[in-house]
Amino acid sequence: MPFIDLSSIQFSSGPGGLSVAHLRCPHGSATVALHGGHVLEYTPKDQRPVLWLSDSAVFAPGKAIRGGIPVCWPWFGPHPENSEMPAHGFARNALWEVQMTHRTENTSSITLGLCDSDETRALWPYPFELTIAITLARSLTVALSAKNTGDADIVCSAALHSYFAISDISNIAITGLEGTAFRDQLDEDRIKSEQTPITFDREIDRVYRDTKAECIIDDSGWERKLHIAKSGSRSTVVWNPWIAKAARMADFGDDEYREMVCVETTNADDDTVTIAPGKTHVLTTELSASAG
Ligand code: TA6
Repeated sequence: MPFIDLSSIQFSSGPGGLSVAHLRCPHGSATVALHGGHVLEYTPKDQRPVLWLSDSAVFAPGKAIRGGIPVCWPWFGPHPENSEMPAHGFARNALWEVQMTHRTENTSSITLGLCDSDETRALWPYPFELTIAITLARSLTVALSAKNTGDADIVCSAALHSYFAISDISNIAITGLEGTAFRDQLDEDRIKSEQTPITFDREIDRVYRDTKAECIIDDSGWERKLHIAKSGSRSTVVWNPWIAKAARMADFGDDEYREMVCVETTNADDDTVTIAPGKTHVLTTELSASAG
């Protein structure tokens, strides 16, 4: 067990008694739950929080937290073969362990790890080592590394399923995906594209394909732009549940659809990744905010 320098990061008992790590640096703050390897909060200095967390979120072992950055792995969405399996894989419901903490004058970072167990093998019969490295600096970088520790290829889909805080759903437009083909999960999976920035007047649930683009959430209400850059990903999911789906989710306030939007860095659809024995795939999202 490597020596873990905990002096650079404070830990506390967070919501629901979950252990949380508090990252601080001159550029802002972040809070990370060991449960799910889950970033709960990211707030740049002198800014509003970037990430959204439901007031109805449940903080309990085995339950995904509604908001922040859920880690969806080793599958995105419903299980490819077995609808009995938990949606979005098991990583977001599991307890991760602290592998490393590090603090410099201008950064604060933590790495958490999760590896296969009887519980995971019951759901997905392959050995693996997952780490999530979260670095707070002038931006927040979240890197999910999946190592195949077995002797056969593994095939995974994944998402860093980020929920962003916005002034109101009527005030935002998302740029970066204009002209990009997307699978419309709400219209029989038809493949479509739009030439204009994404705006919202209904539920939207889209898997944008073959894109490495940085996305920007332009929020005229708070006069800020949220930047979502990525690597290790050729697909991006955009989701807002709108009224009916919001009302169906117990851990989501009926009106909370107005204050959030998901722009997710993913390996989804034909962007599913095959990891050879001994190899590692890294999925990274980098979040920042600017005035404007
Ligand atoms: O990423 C969009 C999505 O797949 C939506 O279809 C919706 O189900 C959302 O994820 C949330 O899923 P969850 O299992 O966290 O309720």
